[in-house]
Amino acid sequence: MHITDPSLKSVADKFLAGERLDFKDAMALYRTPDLNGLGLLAHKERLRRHGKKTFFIRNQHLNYSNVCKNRCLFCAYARDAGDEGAYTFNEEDVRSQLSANRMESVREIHIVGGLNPCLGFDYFEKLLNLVTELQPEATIKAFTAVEIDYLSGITGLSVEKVVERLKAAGLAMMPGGGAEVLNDRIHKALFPKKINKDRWLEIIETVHSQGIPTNATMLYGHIETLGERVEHLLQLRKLQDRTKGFSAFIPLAFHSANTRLSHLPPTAALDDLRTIAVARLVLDNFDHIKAYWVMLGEKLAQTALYFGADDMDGTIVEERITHTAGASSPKGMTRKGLESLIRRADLFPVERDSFYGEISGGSHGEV
Ligand code: V47
Ligand code: SF4
Repeated sequence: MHITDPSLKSVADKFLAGERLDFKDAMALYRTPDLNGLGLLAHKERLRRHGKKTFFIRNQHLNYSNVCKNRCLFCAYARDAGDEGAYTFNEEDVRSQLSANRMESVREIHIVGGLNPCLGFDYFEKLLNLVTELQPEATIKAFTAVEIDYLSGITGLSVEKVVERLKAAGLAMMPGGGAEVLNDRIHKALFPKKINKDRWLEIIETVHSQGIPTNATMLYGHIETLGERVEHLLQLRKLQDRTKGFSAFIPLAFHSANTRLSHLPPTAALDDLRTIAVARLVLDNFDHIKAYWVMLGEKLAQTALYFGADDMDGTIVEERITHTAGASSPKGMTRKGLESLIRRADLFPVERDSFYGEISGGSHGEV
């Protein structure tokens, strides 16, 4: 491996000797001018873990309501009740979303929405029951720690009890949203009404302890510093040491259109790649790093597969959150389209279920 930057070389030696990277090491990775060297190191680690396998899932997103009382500054999706464009799915809407929008059968339904004060706990239980009835073969991956906290607040039930009841209604996994950047300064500046880092970590720990795996995300490319990104990763790694409940880490590139931060430019491709690579090397206890093609765009997501990512998420069918904030990627992709994207990157597509069980495969490592 050809590494030109001496500070990267010393971190690479440490990593390759099996030592855990610390804050200083992670900052050296972020700051190195040798992006190729960083990518090679992250790709080596990706190949060690997964060979040329690149995971994807046939999934569908269901965003049940965009009414949200939090109104985070980075969000283009949320509305106040009664605003133009505000919506909340009723039973008929869910039925039609899960049938009309389906280009092909799905294995996972990814359900998240805003904190809509008009919805009681029964709405959420009914929603999960309905999705189970309509798509019995699909895994329900639903709600973030933010929604769990909200449901606990409106019912007076403990987080444990909320999760227990949602589990009984069909919840099997949770996505990684709502973490944003686990940092009090950014919380205060960008999402003061949403739960803070301590509560996010506490809820996720409880969820993991109840046998529900989750993902973890990081929303980057706004006002955060590189140090704050690294702190975010280290907090996730620390929790993962305790719970082993995280499945994948997904960096989310901030899209500013139609938000109150619309003056901010899009993330640079090189920063997107660096962020994937640093995550692959620092999160040594995470099996999977996702290149979320919706936010990165298809071509950069392909490139990210050579910077540490091993998963491309899924077919998605009608993504709303990033598209209201200006994403120019398609709103969904067919299974064939995703497979072709991975093959054209000279890698091996492997369809997975929500828990990374392999659905299709073959001679792994072959293209
Ligand atoms: O928490 C909101 C982010 C998240 C914007 O777990 C924005 O498999 C960019 O968590 N620009 C929700 N991002 C999406 C999410 C997710 C997506 C895909 C897969 C998984 C998974 C989880 O979207 C929010 C927030 O961090 N977000 N607004 C924006 N303008
Ligand atoms: Fe609401 Fe989530 Fe948007 Fe924040 S990011 S305003 S919590 S929908």
